[in-house]
Amino acid sequence: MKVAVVGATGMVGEVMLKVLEERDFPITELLLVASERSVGKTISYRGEEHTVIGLDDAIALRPHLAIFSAGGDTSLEWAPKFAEVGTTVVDNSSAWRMDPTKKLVVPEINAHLLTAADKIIANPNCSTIQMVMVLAPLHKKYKMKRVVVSTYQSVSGTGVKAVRQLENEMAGVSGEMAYPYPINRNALPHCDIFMENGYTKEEMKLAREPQKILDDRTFSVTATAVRIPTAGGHSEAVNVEFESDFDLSEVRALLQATPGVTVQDNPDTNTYPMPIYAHDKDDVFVGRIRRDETQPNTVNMWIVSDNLRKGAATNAVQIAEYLVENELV
Ligand code: A2P
Ligand code: 11C
Repeated sequence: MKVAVVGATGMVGEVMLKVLEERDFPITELLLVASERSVGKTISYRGEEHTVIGLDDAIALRPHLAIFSAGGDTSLEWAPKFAEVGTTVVDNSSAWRMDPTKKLVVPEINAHLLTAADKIIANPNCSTIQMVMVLAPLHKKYKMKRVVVSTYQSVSGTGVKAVRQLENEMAGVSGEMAYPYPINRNALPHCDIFMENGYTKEEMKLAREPQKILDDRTFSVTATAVRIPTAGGHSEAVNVEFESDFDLSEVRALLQATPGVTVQDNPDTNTYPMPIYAHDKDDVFVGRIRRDETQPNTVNMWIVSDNLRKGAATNAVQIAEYLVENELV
């Protein structure tokens, strides 16, 4: 398989290469692609140095597969050009997610929809992926009516500039700001840009993407997305109202039996998911599972995952694996 990683020099790109290597993805030729600024730099993969190339050169080499994590504008412009030469693109940006002609895939939930005709496949937003991984089995059993989610998102979701802002503030040195305010010792109810309806774009991704992934518009999601000074790992407080009632032990058992989900839930031993525990792991962690005592058929949960792994790189690589295993590329 000739594979291009577009955005190879970025934060997600770096994790992407690590995940491809760890999972022993069948690569015969690896093309590392970034902006003109990085062309000529070298990056090591499996102990071998690879020279970064530009997008035009990568297209000329007609990779079978291109995994993009280079921002929405790059995807909008370049993914169709790759698709035109026969490359299947797995895109980590928000560019194609809500396009009705493109599939939005969390492999554990809806990879079975993929066909060889899908040339641009969208990877959902990180905070969406970890939430739907937990909601999907519960929705199947109890049917969701409404989800209320508040997120606690790490600076790594914004990118390298934000990670540096936090590090600089912690070290007491001044530097470039990724956010309009300090992030250290702070919480910003502001992830991505504000939209006309007063919500942020991140909040609207959480509202819309789950309906598309679960192929059901009968439930609704409302979100408040907050940036907090954690380095990596997103956390979410999720309140879900179902149509049918549930048994808490059955909810736990269902989640325990869900591939890719780990239940960490024992108040007696202070066991619950945390970003420092989820770091560098592929699973989505769920805990603090308890009945909402103010409303029938409603549960509260706390969901944590490494946003750069299952939230981005791992999910994209899993999509690529599904394509290869099913001879769709
Ligand atoms: P570069 O490092 O050359 O700027 P991050 O999200 O961590 O900022 O990473 C973004 C990734 O997308 C980087 O690899 C970056 O390359 C790449 N990228 C950004 N803009 C472009 C572009 N116009 N063409 C190709 N790659 C791009
Ligand atoms: C964040 N969820 O943490 C974002 C990062 O739509 O792919 C990923 C943005 C996206 O801010």
